[in-house]
Amino acid sequence: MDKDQVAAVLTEIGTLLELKGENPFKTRAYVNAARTLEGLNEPLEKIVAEKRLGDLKGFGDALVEKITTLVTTGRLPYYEELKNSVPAGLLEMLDLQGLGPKKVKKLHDELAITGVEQLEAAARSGKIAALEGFGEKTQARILEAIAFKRQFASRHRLAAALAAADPILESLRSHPDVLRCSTAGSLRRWKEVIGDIDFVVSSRNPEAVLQHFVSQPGILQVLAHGDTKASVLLNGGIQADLRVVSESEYPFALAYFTGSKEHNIIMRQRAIARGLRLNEYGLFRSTEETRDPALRVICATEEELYQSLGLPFIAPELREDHGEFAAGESHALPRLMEWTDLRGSLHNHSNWSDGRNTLEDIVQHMSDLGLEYWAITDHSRASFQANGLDPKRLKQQLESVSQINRSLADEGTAFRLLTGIEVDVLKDGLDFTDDLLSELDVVIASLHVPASDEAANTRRLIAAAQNPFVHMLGHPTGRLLLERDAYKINLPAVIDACAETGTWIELNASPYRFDLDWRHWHYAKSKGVLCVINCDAHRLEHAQFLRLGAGIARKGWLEKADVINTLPLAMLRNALRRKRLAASA
Ligand code: DGT
Ligand code: CA
Ligand code: CA
Ligand code: ZN
Repeated sequence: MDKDQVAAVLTEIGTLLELKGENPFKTRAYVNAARTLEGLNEPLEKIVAEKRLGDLKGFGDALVEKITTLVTTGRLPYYEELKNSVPAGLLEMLDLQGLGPKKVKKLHDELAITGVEQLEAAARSGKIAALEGFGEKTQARILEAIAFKRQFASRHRLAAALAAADPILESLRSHPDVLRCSTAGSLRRWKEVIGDIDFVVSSRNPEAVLQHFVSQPGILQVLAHGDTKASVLLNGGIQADLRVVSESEYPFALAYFTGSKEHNIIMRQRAIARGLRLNEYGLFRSTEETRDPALRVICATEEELYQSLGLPFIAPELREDHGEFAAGESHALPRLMEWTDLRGSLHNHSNWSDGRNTLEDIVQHMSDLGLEYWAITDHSRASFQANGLDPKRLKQQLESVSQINRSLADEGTAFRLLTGIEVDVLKDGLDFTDDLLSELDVVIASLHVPASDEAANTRRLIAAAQNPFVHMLGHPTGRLLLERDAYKINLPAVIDACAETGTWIELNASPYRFDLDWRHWHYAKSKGVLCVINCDAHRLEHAQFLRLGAGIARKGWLEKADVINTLPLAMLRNALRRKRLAASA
């Protein structure tokens, strides 16, 4: 480590100590030492080697020892432990303009705030203004700082990136000088979190297309505007890049800028192995880097490019170097499901718990969308903050659902609501008895209040899977993208238990969750575990999550037959009976 890196660690130690309320002299010592190191005009390594650190003003034995460890090993266990002892959310709060360690500590001590989300909620409910030394003004400034940070965050959820990209793609497509166009990059690969948006266009008039691109509505700032590419910052803080290429370059540029980098590297190696050269401009008959059109291997589409490298077309979602090349070689690539294969969602809420809409509105909207069924699975009573149902209200809801279904049948409408519950997985079992669960069409078991140790969470979820009335585990790792990590769990063990018991696993299609993550479906599928793509809808618009979730399922290599809610209603009803019949046999 050089002096600047060591200084950064010392400064952070000072901050962490201040957050912990340590003696101010101690915290100052670290910050002052960092300043001293930054101002050194000889290499820190030399001073350490000659054991002269102690000669520097204010450098006691403890500090000398820590700096020596950092410089010689590149690590410092003291710092790592200290960092682990402070909630990561507190450091994130420090990034907010106007919040220093003292204020953050006070917010933590007095209001038990451990992160930006809680801070925002407290500010909105006026709790911060009431704190001594804060007041209305500071509270308002905190909200502004949070909004500002969000706007310029460098990672964005897929749904936000799609919403920003779709209108621009439409607008590019309708421009007379645009021949072909597509999104590229992580967005086209359907990654759950996106750095920036990429577009590729072919045109004979790049200048006109680029001019059109930088004059789209909703652009905050033009970051770059050249002859063949431009970058803009969109409202909401997402950056978008456009490259304009010729028609003959288009398939190569599209493949290159779709990535991933890891996938591209293998593609280049395959080209080299065939005596060819692949780059963003083309595939060339050459053993050296070139863009010479005379050497170009003609490919009109990405399909033809893959063919030239001895491969079938590889869908963008699969281009992560996660086995797609081996599968392509042996003609074992999956026939990926399509989102239009989905016939309904089996995990959804209504205004009986924390959803917004009435059962009647839900029926109207979902049948209009052409879906065949929609399960109403409100929260169970333990989720009191979500207005969870007790057995009595659940029975009333069942009555309402059957009334609605009766009138649908009378009208000759095929659409049906299914009854159900998202039953809480508690410390010592499920929130409802088997008797009650057995009356419901669909039972999802979800862990909403995890334990801090892996064994306990794993045990609870396995027990839930072993219940004959539980059809599926809901959002099995509890993660919230860009907000909260998965809880600790032995996922392979839980997947194995689902395989043994015939329990399905949800792919929660909320863009905040995408849980189970696409990286785990390969293992789940290999064990024969089936997937259910669920909206976890709390409003009508959330039906759109089906498209998002299906993309994640594709990214997890899933085919139509791997996904339960591609089944038509009658077959779904049979599938819903399977586990119960097996248990009673
Ligand atoms: P992001 O934006 O961070 O979510 O991820 P990507 O994959 O969209 O990355 P981005 O926007 O930096 O670049 C788009 C694609 O361009 C990337 O997936 C692969 C390709 N690419 C960019 N830089 C390199 C590189 O240095 N080497 C190779 N082989 N490909 C690259
Ligand atoms: Ca990108
Ligand atoms: Ca980019
Ligand atoms: Zn839930």
